[in-house]
Amino acid sequence: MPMKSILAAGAAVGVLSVVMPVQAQETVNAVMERGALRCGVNTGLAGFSNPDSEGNWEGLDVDVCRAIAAAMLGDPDAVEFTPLTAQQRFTALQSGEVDVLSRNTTWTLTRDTSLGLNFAPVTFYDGQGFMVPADLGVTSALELSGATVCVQPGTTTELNLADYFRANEMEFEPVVIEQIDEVNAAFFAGRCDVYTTDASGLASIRATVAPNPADYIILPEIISKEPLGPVVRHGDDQFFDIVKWTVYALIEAEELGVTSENLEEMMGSSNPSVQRLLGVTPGMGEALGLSESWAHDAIAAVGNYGEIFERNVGVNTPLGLERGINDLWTRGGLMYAMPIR
Ligand SMILES: N[C@@H](CCC(=O)N[C@@H](CS)C(=O)NCC(=O)O)C(=O)O
Repeated sequence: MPMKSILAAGAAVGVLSVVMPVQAQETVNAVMERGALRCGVNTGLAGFSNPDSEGNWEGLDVDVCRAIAAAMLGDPDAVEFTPLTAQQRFTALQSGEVDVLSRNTTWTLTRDTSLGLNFAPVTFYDGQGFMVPADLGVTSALELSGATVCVQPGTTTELNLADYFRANEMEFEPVVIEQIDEVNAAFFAGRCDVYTTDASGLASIRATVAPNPADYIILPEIISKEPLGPVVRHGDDQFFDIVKWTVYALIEAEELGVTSENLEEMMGSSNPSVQRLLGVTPGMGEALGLSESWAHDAIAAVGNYGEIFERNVGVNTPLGLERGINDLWTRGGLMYAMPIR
């Protein structure tokens, strides 16, 4: 087609069609047509993603999926969950089996580039730790030379473990097991001296899987940065934007004092930031290609970020985690939403 005709055709349907690749909104279109979001989650890690006794998925990562479904489709239940091991997760996302991965996945350079993925904002700042039986008599990771260490393959955990032991001139013997249930069984049966993974994972496994949590201690060393967040494939910028801004909306809601409880009252707020977030002042929804109630629906479904944190992993849950660096930036933490305007 001659350049003039391309421009004319572009002008007829809006300038964007000229510059956007054909497949640009493939994921958004698929989700909208299907009427459901396909979300890859953990196979079972209490607090993050775990089926309850009736098979309903719950947890912080699960709530992120429900928020995205609510923002896109107005329905937090319009999610098909696919449980994935660490090793299966990236192939499942790359192949299109899932639209988004919300599965305690660490944002690293190589995953963000050579795996063809994009990371949305961090939903939990974590770091790798070590758990040992109390009767091992160890109080520091620096006393672990010669230990057998249980670890899952396909994780950042494996590499950090090797780096840490090498840097400290210590030896270890890895026991590498893919299924988390089998890693847990191996560790609690004493097949390895040490369990290493993200500190949140250790807290979860100790509180919910250990036969007697008091028999196990988590050592003080945190040996890595593990920023965990949702991940999408390269190629659909609109979908990436939707996932990104849904996470920001949950964080912004907490900063603005908007909760699942006061949401309807807040629709009448005179604060312009609240009005924009909740679509009372229209524009944000249109910019994302969604309904103006996108953020309202996400918050109605799962609450703001603080509510999600406290309900799933906070001090009143079995995990008992403090907000710490996962607190809002206004309280000294790292949670900071980009401006919604
Ligand atoms: N954040 C790390 C580790 C993530 C990970 O897979 N951790 C394990 C141990 S807590 C897990 O969640 N396993 C659950 C499963 O395999 O379903 C990564 O992205 O590689």
